[in-house]
Amino acid sequence: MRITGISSVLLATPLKRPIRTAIHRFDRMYHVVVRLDTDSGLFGNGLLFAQSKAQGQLFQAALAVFEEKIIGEDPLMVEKVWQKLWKAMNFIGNSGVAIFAQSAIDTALWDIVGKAAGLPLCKLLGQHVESLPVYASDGLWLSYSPDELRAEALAFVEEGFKAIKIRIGSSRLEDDLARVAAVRETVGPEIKLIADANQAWDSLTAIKFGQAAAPYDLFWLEEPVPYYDLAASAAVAARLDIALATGESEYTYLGFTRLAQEKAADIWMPDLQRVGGISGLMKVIRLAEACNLPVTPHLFPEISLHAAVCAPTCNIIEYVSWWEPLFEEKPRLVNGVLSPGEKPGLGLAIPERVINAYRVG
Ligand code: SMN
Ligand code: MG
Repeated sequence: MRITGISSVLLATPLKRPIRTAIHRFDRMYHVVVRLDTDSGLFGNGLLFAQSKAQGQLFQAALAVFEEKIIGEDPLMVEKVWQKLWKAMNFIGNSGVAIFAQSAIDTALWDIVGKAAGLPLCKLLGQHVESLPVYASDGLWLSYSPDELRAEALAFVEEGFKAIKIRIGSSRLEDDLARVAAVRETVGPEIKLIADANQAWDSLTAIKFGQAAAPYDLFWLEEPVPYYDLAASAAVAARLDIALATGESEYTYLGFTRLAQEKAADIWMPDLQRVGGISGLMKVIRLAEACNLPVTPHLFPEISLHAAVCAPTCNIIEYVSWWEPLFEEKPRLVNGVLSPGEKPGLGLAIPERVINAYRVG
C-alpha cells in the first residue's frame, strides 16, 4: 500500500460555552481535518484544533511542507514516516507548528493501520484496560461566578461524572480559593476535584495556593507555573502534598524526558497534537511506565483513548465534547466512563455533510 495524497479542510464549530482560562479565550473551535489517501482506497483522518482561522491556516501550511515527504510511503510503516518527518523538520524546528502537522499525519496513518487490519486502534497498540474513567473538563471556566460554578459542578455530577476540573489562576488568590471551596462544598468529598491554573503563577504563589487549598482535597494541581520553567515546577512539586500535573504544553517525548530529569511533575499530561500523534503518545506512555508516573492525555478524548487504554499508568482521561459535532457517532460515555468503539482504526467517521456544514472560507 502507498500514500497517494494528503489534503485538509478547515472547519469551525460552535461551543456550548465560551472558553476562558488564564491563557485561553475563544468562542468557537477551529479544526483542521487531515485526510491521507492510499492506492488501496483506504484513507485515514487526523485532527488538529486551532483557536483562530489564521492558526488553522498555519497548520495547513505546515502540512503542505511535509507532502513531498510522505507521498509514495507505505502507510503501514508508521514509525518510518515519523522518523522521516522528524529529520525533515530539523531546519524549521522539532517543536511547535511542525509537530502539530507531524501529529495529524501520524494519527491519520494509525487510522489507516487500524482500518487495514479491521480492528479498533487500541487492539493493535496493545490494550491494557477495556475503558477509562474521565473527568468533566468542558466548563467551570475562569469567567464563572461562584454561583455559576456551583450550578455547573452539580450538573456534571448529575450527568454521572465522578471527577471534574475547575480553572483557576485569576489575579487574586483569595478568589481562586473561594471558587475551589464553592465547588468542593457543592459536590461533596467523593468527587475528584482537579484545579488547572494554566501557568498563571510563580512558584511562591503556587505554593501559597497549594498550602491554603489543602482542605479541599485536590486530586491534582495543573500547570501552576509557566510550562518551560521546570525549576519552578520542581520546586512546587517538592513543597506540596498535592500532586502536580503538567505536560500539555510540552512537545514530544523530549519534553517529557526533561520533566523526568528535573522531577518537575508527579503526573504527565501529553497532548496528542503536541506530542507527535498516536506514536508520540505511545512513546510518552512507555516513558511514564519506565518512570512509574501516572499519565493522563490532554484533550482529544475520542482519539487519545485508544492509546490511554494501553497505558499501565493511566487511570483517568480528560473529557470535553468539542469534537463531537464532527463525528457520525458520539463516544461511548456511560456514568463517567469512556470506552473505545468496535469500529476499525480510530472509528471516527466524519460525514461529508459535516464538512459542508462547518467549512470555513
Ligand atoms: C485547556 C486547554 C486548551 C483549551 C482550554 C483549556 C486546559 C485543559 O489547559 O487542561 O483542558
Ligand atoms: Mg490544562
